[in-house]
Amino acid sequence: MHAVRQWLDQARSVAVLTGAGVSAESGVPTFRDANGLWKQYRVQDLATPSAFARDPKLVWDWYNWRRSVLAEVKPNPGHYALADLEKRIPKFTLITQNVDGLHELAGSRNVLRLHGSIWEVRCLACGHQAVDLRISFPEIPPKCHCGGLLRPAVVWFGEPLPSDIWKAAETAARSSDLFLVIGTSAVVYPAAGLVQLAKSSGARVVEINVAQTPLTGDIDQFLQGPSGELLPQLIA
Ligand code: BJW
Ligand code: ZN
Repeated sequence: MHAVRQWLDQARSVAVLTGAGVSAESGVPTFRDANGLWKQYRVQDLATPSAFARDPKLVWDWYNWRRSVLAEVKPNPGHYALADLEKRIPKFTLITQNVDGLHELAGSRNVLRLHGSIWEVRCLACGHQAVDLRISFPEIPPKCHCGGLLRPAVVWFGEPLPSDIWKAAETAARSSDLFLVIGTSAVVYPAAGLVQLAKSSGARVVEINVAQTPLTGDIDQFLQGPSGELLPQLIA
């Protein structure tokens, strides 16, 4: 913890990669932990383009359930600590795999959402994309004003990440002198590849997680524990 505090004090450019673990203490289910979403539901049924093509109502019912859970939760001290940290570092980029919007709610400004937003919808027919905070729709699946089918504007398996956001994330990872990877199992690519990119570009890498991941043996410092407790301590 002491070394990491020093690195933070010296850092001019910090990039952070977060995953579902940072929102766990807010009450948001993760994907791959013991009670994670992928333990209860099959990815192939819910989070792929072909699942949506097959049964858009099933997919929307699941996303609406998740939206209703998220509507009740708040950012936790880990989210707020990252928003505070951003104010202290000359160049700071928060790269998140999360779709929940809690970093932005906590006040983080420079956020790159690699996997989209659960609070946005996109039309399959005309491409129109917009914020849509409803948790119940008059009809499911909901329709665009053009009559096309709306889908959640998130990135499903087998889909490319938004290319401008991905490029910005690569640039941030490459130019960072300190890279924090927090609350992610680091098994989903290309997001997890940012850690190696930062490392090979010369950044120190610090991981914060309650459990070890495939990255843990290969980084500069592992801080084991809940991010909602460790992050506030780190920046205190
Ligand atoms: C705590 C904590 C606390 C708990 N404090 N910690 C290379 C090899 C093999 C396959 C591939 C490959 N490259 C690409 C692929 C395919 C695939 C992939 O990665 N598959 C692997 C799983 C094998 N990737 C893709 O398909 C991606 N697209 C792509 O590659 O496109 C290529 C392409 C190019 C051109 C044309 C077409 C295609 C897209 C991936 C999209 C991922 N989508 C999801 C769903 C988003 C929408 C939604 O939410 O519904 O994103 S899946 C899910 O996983 C979600 C997450 O963002 C993502 C990562 O999960 P995360 O955040 O790491 O959560 P968990 O649950 O896994 O981990 C939580 C962690 O927190 C744990 O470590 C806990 O210990 C920890 N924790 N409490 C701190 N309190
Ligand atoms: Zn449309």
